[in-house]
This record gives sequence, structure tokens and C-alpha cells, in this order.
Amino acid sequence: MTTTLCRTVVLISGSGTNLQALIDGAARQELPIDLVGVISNRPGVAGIERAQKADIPAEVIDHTQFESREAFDEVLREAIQAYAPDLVVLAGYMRIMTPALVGAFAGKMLNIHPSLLPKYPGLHTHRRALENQDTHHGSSVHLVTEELDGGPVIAQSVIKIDADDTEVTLADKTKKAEHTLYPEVVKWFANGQLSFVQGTVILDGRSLASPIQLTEDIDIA
Ligand code: NHR
Ligand code: GAR
Repeated sequence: MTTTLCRTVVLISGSGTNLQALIDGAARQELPIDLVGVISNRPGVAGIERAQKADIPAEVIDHTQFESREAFDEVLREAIQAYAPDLVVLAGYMRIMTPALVGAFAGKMLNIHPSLLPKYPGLHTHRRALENQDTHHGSSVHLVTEELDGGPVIAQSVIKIDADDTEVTLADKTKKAEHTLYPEVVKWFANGQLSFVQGTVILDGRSLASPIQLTEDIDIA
């Protein structure tokens, strides 16, 4: 039997632990993806080394070298398109994207955002969850649309906030759960189980009324 692997480009800005989870899943043949390229907007990040170690072409396109967001995104779009991807995965990618860039990969760009969307779009999500004395926190994998962190949510990992959690411990726990969540959703996409119709998520032919929730070791009241 021949299987076609889903050509996947990963965009990063930092440590790349979510990228590593995808590299490991692909290496174990649990994910039907071919990681064809990694692009970072920041030079010198650990995620670039992870890609190189796994023999994945990796490049840096430093946004600080561009005059405008539009000019940067134009070059980024061309770089992504050069890999002819079936899927573009944002994994700790920290630059807001212009509509032109998002539009070029409509329906095939995913992001993992460290909050239980629609709660806390944008930045400093762990701090905001603590400040609000939330009992639970987590991450959401969503389709990227023009609206920042506003695309349809496919699945979420839910974790419990403990009384002694700090921004650091909470970010750590959240990330750990992401390493199960993101490969799972990427697998659904790569298998052709996922599609999007007018802002709704279709998984295995059924429209999702609410995001799939992956919970680890927690009892949700
Ligand atoms: N772009 C679009 N159009 N839509 C989305 O849903 C996007 C996106 C780009 C990135 C990731 C997102 C997150 O998961 C993401 C989703 C960066 C910022 C931000 O404010 C906000 C949300 C996300 C990523 N970035 C600052 C900026 O000026 C820079 C911050 C920095 O460099 O540290 O781009 O949270
Ligand atoms: C992850 O927790 C991800 O949810 C978050 O950054 C971390 C990246 O970690 N994303 C954002 O905050 C996007 N604005 P990683 O580089 O180790 O995968």
C-alpha cells in the first residue's frame, strides 16, 4: 500500500517543543506527515536546531529586517509556498499575520494558542488566567483566519490550576499537554478527517458543536 504523506511546514519563533512533538510523532510513524520545512522569524532559537538535527530544511526570516508587516509577510508567504505544503502549522509563532498571508493558506493553517479560547486571545494568557483565579486553563488548536485567535477551535487540552501555580509552572504544564494535543489534531488533518465549512469544524463527517476536549488526570466539575 502506498500512502501520501501530508507535506507540512512548521512556523516557529522560539524553543520549538511543539515542533519536537511533531518530529517525534512522525519519526514513530504515528503521524502521516512529511515535515518539509521549518521557518523561524527569530534567529538563534532552539527550534531551528531541533529541525536541523532531524534533517528538516530550516530557515530564518528575521522580521526586524523588513520595513513593514506586509513586506515581511510577502517574503514569508513565498518561502512557505516554495515547499508546496498541504498544511502549515504555527507552533509558538509570535507574529500576527496579514490577511494576504492567511488567505494564501486558507483552510490549511493551524495554530496552537495557550488558552481555552474564546477566553484570552492575544498575549500573556497564563498571567490572565491566574489573575482571574480560573480553576482550569489549557490550550486550543484552531484554524487560522484573519481574526487573531478567532478561527474555529478544533480541540483543547484542559489542565487544572493549582493554588501554588505561577506563570512559569502554569506555562510549563500547559505546554506539556500541548505535546499530546497538537500531534493528535495534526494527525486528523493529515488523515483527511478534518474539514471546515463556513466557520464550523467537520471531524469524521460530523459538524462539531463544541471543541473536542482532551483532559489529563483531572476531574472537571
Ligand atoms: N495571525 C492571524 N491572522 N490569525 C491568527 O489567529 C494568528 C495569527 C498570527 C499568530 C498565534 C497567536 C497566539 O497563539 C497567531 C494567530 C502573536 C501575537 C502578537 O501579539 C498574538 C497572538 C498570536 C501570536 N504578536 C506581536 C505582533 O506584533 C509580537 C509579539 C512578540 O513578538 O513577542 O505581531 O497567541
Ligand atoms: C506554546 O505554549 C504555544 O501555545 C505558545 O507558545 C508556546 C511555544 O512553545 N504560543 C503562543 O503564545 C502564540 N502566541 P514551543 O516553542 O516550545 O513550542
